[in-house]
Amino acid sequence: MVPKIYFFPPSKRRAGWAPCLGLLMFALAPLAARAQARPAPPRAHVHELFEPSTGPAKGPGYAAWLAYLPVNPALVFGTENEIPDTIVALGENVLEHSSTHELALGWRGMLNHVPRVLESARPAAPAPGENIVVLGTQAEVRAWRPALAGGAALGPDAYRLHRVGDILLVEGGDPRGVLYGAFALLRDIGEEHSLRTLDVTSRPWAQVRWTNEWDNLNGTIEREYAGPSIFFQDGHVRADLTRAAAYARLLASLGIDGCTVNNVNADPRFLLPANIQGLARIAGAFRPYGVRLSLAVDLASPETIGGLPTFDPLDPRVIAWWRDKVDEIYRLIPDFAGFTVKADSEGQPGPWQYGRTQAQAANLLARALAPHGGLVLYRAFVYNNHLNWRNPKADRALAAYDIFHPLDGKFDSNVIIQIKYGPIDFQVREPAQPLFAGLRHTNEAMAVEIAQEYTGQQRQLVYLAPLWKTVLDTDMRSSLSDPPLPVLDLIAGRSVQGFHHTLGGFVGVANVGTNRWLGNPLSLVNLYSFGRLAWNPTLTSAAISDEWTRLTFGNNPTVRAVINKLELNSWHIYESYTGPLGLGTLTNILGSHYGPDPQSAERNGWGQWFRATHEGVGMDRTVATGTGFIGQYPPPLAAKYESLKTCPDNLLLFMHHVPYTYRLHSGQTVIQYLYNSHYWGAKAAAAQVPAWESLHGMVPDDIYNEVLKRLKYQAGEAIVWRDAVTRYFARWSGIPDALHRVNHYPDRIAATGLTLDGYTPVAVKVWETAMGGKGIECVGHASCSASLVWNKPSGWYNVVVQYYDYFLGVSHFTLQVDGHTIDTWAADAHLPGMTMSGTTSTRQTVENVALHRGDTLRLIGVPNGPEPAPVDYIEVTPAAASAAPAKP
Ligand code: GCV
Repeated sequence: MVPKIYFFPPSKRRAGWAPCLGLLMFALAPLAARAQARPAPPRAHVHELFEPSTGPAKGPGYAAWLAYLPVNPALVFGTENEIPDTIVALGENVLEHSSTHELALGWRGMLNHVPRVLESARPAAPAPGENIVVLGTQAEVRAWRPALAGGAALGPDAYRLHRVGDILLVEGGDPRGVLYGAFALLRDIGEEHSLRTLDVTSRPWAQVRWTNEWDNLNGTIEREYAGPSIFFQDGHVRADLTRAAAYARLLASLGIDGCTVNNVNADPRFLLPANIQGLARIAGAFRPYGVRLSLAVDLASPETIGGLPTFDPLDPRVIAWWRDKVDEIYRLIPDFAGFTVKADSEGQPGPWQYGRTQAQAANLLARALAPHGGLVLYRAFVYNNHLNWRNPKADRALAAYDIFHPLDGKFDSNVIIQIKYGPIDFQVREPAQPLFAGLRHTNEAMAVEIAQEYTGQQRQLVYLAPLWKTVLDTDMRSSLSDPPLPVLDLIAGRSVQGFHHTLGGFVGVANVGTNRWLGNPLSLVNLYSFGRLAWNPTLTSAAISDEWTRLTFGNNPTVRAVINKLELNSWHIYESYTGPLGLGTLTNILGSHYGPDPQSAERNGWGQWFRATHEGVGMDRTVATGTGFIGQYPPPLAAKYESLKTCPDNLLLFMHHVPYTYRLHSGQTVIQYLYNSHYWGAKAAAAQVPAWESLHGMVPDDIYNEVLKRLKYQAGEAIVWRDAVTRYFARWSGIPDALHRVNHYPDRIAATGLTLDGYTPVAVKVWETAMGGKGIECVGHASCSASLVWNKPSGWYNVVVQYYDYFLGVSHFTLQVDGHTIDTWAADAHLPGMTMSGTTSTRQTVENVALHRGDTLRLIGVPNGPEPAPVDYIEVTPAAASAAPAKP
């Protein structure tokens, strides 16, 4: 075999510094040479391989954890001279090509070194003093040097990193394993781990590691928090798929090998021939990274686009339609991964329309896909959203188990039931879904939501791995005499303690968009940790956060300490002001799923109730007196949740209805805990700001500023949550806060209490999200004002204007002291609501304002479009420097 040599560095042994452009040309040279040397494999577009520092989609955060920041090579290789000069791929498939390309990028970025890259080569033993990296499948290594491939068979996607003398060997169970091994090696280098004595074997926990993207053909995304789709635009697949390829690279670096590219509320038009061709282009962009495309499908498609009079899963015409459609897909996408299905849920059509079961629907698709090796990820998120809230036995949490447990064993072997981690819907805390222990003969996968739908929508910092791990680690053993059986073992796709599974895995709803994947640079830790947990769910949240921080921001110990602390505290902080004690996120569940609106969850058919009365709060899900949900768990866990003595405080109100005066294990009453938790959470959210500010100059400025803006906003939004939820429960319970904070805001002046010129008071529907249940709005005027005469001591003050910023319209505000403008700003945050509410409530803080007794503080609001420059209150608190200022 003739080796293909893609790049020889200049005669110098070390490449050293070169002007960026020159370096880039060198690095790209192998790609050009390769393109001429042999025809590209089908749809494996090497020119689409991602360049972190170039490319059309460059921007802060775009390279994410693959920025390949400089490291200290001595820590990794002993001395700089031991950095391998040559990278050799034994094979010539596209995945090994991606691997060498990636290593070359890593060498350049992290080690300031340009290696020689050989492909389809059989290197001789390195000369004395020479160090090389060799990549190949186990079979290729065995053919090259049988003695080196001595370990156990690696299996699909697995890899072994092994140092043999001067050779660093990256060995894969298959070509995808080689790629994963290359990324693992780069991760080790990025974290400055020593590679002098390396021998690590790693294999994925389970077979399925997919993301779901809820993208629509028109380019929008359901629950879109980071800009529009990277795949679709105006009804078709985007012409430029650079971002799709770059996304596949990020996924591959974590070992994620599947991506469902469209919304599970599926548009049947995705199955039209023209769109399948477009999807084939996306699959082509994914292929160099071993990511396989999957599609969410609408079960009614045979009727809606196929022209059949039915979509009954047992009808022979329907069976033939799906078989032909699947064959058509595989003709264009030979490595198509399969279908994701949402049926009979939230308005989606499903088999119940024909009196068929979910298993019959799943098997219909499974049998069409089976000859090609495709899978069906069939979602267990099936429930009735018209439940009778007056019925004390009604409970949405029962649904998945009630529907799917009786069907256990009736699903074909290429069906996997995709189960959300908890029984409700991606809430800030939920117990594990009992169905995980209810499918002994049916494959299962756990779904998490990387997109922060109920957890701050990426405006707020919430690191989700600790939440996911509470579920992964939940012990589902049937008897205390058995060994522990955590959920992570049930989704591993193997037989364990009477569960007979052949496939399993992890699905993460990511919803990446064109705004740097997840918008908030710190939210990327959630995509990263999903991938790492999908590969190895026994990793700790702290270890994953630290890996991500080092790869994203470098190895500076101060930066690591600050960011790790921020990430690791963030879920608990968010939970404490949005849904403690297992209440679930007390958000607006009927629309945006964002700000506080506890009442929206009660007394409707959606079943996210927490049943607050004047006496008590919480869902009684006990077997003894409640909905019986707890009885769906295996006996040991059911016993733990059923008893108030053993039910953990953090799930208390999910499992039990108790009086507000009930004492927690901590000794506090429920009501006082609710107050304290919200005040603590708001304070902790505020403390995140100075923590981040301590990194000024230590992280890139654009990322610093972006994160700072969001953390400041979050600190304000935590106060909105705190006030709304504590007022709500103070009214329901009639029990005041022992610390006299709730409903006492001595430094605030409600907007309705200001002197209004043009502004009019209006009632706010979610009353607890405005002072006195009212705000002011400016309607029918070009501008309005609200003012007060300062009648407290002269001094330096901080002035907060709490206003509402709607999704549409950009109002402008001006704050004046005695006619002098001290601040102007635009309400341009486009928060996800169109009324005064906790969703749109936000604040502007003007620090160190000199106020003298008798001064007039005036707020001028200029409405715009549908946004009437609405205001809640003004708050004036003493500033740190409180000496009386000179009159300006
Ligand atoms: C795609 C929640 C979300 C919906 C989502 C649904 C699901 O209800 O709010 O937007 O629909 O989950 O997972 O199917």
